[in-house]
Amino acid sequence: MTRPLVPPLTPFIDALPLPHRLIAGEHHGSLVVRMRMGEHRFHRDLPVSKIWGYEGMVPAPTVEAERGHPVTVEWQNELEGPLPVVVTRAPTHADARGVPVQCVPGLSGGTADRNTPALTGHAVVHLHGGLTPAVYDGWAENLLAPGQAAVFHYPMDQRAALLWYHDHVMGITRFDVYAGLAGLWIVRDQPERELGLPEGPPFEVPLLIQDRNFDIDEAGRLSGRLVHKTDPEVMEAFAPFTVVNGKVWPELEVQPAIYRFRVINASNARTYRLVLVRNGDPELDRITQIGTDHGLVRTATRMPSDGLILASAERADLLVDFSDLAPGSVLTLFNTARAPFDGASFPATRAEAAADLAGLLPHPEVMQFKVVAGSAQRTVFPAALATDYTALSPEELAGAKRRAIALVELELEGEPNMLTMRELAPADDSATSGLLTVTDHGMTRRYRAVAAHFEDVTTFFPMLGEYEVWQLINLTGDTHPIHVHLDPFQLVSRRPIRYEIAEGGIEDLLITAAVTLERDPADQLDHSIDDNERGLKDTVRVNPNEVVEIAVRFTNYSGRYMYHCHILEHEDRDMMRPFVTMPMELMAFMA
Ligand SMILES: [Cu+2]
Repeated sequence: MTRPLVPPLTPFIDALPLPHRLIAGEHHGSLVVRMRMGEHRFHRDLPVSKIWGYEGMVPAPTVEAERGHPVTVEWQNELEGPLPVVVTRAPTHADARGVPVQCVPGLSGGTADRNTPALTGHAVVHLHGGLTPAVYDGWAENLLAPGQAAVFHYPMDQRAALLWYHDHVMGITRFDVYAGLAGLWIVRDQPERELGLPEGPPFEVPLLIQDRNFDIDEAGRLSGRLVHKTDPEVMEAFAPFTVVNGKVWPELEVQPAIYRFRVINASNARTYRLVLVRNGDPELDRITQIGTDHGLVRTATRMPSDGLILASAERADLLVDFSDLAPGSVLTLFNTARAPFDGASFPATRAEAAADLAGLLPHPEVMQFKVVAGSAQRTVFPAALATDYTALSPEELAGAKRRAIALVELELEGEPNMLTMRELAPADDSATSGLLTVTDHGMTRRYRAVAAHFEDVTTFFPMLGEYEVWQLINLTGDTHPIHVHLDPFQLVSRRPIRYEIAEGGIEDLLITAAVTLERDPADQLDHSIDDNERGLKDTVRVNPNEVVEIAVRFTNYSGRYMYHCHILEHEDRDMMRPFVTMPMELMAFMA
């Protein structure tokens, strides 16, 4: 079935909303943010939806902070239950017409989950990308019930970047974030300001991209009620409506000028590959990427030829040049990424025709830009941007502690496969079975799994100040955006692998698999590192048939943190593990 579906809502009608700004300096660095039930209209032609939001808003207010000026937030949980989202698993993957149920609104024959209405609003806030002491990092089990509050201190001793804050409750992050608990947090600093980049409206515009679905009433009309729908084959919710800053398929009027877009994929699971199209042709050359997850890159980069890929939680700081365009010019942003995303390419030239029901992408539209009259502004920004970091050399990492993590898929009877992680440790010679081997240039390392579940014993104790290399080995068919809390990391390598998993070879702590660092002949991916990934990252895509190595150095804060897949449906179902950062002097006293 390839015929596109008619959008059930008119695209490009609503103006792009700009999130409310909460400038910390105007409040002496002391903020109060209440989590509240709210009402929000996602589209002109939709009834209002009930949401849970920070200050009752979708998206939340954007906090703007200055490096070196700590911010204190009193997070007050005033949520009122029940969860304002209907959660369902449809009984079939596709409906009677053969259309995958996740491509359409409504429950598709599913019954509303019975446990989620009992969720009364437990919450915990994580500042994603924040260099935050452990007690304020939002540990997934340290919950605030409605009526409770906590004061978190954010040192803001970190470079300018687009961070975001969102809920992180153990087991239900996917519902709390889907209900609306997400917002942006911009850190600014003097080195960035000296580049003269747009700051604030109208030329700096945040774009918070999410996918959402809605229920339908008895007459078949969209009711506005948020729906989180999965199906027997796909455990992630991929919703058909793309929402930017809280509106479905919005439109932004732009002057003939250079705009700075602070873009984040804040979806539960969907990966986007963004292509800007005018008159049917991609115009990716209008876009320059100047920053990534943890702020400015060293030099501005062009878009990858297929478009800009952003998996859940990845950010991009973009300059888009509209300065040569006449009033009335229209540009449309499309998404060409199939779901679940597996890294497969799609030519930018075909972006307008990217609708793909089998790929759970019924409506590739994201938003539209319409050029209006204004004084043409042609500022030239410097190509040299960040000077405060350099790419790590093999020599610098030669003595680094190495860790290995396998991303694995557990087959379950009558349920979608479960995606989790296994922490690996070198196996001694006596071990003969349940081993994962990694062969690189004829040398084989043997590993055994030492941790499978979040609550298993902690095995990662990184020393503060020391570089470590973490090797992420993907033995699944999907791309996983792996997020490490606390300090940023750099990508060291992305390399193709072929692997064989023994029959029934994925058990809790027994993995029988052989990985070889060479290309599988059937593998189509190029496994390269995009230029825009050569910055300071906190979330990295690990594609199928791939090993990614990251180098991370934890700096100031000791304590218990988490790393996990940022597909929230994976994170909630155990694709998350703890690590404990330690000062070197204490290591001698660890039992
Ligand atoms: Cu995942």
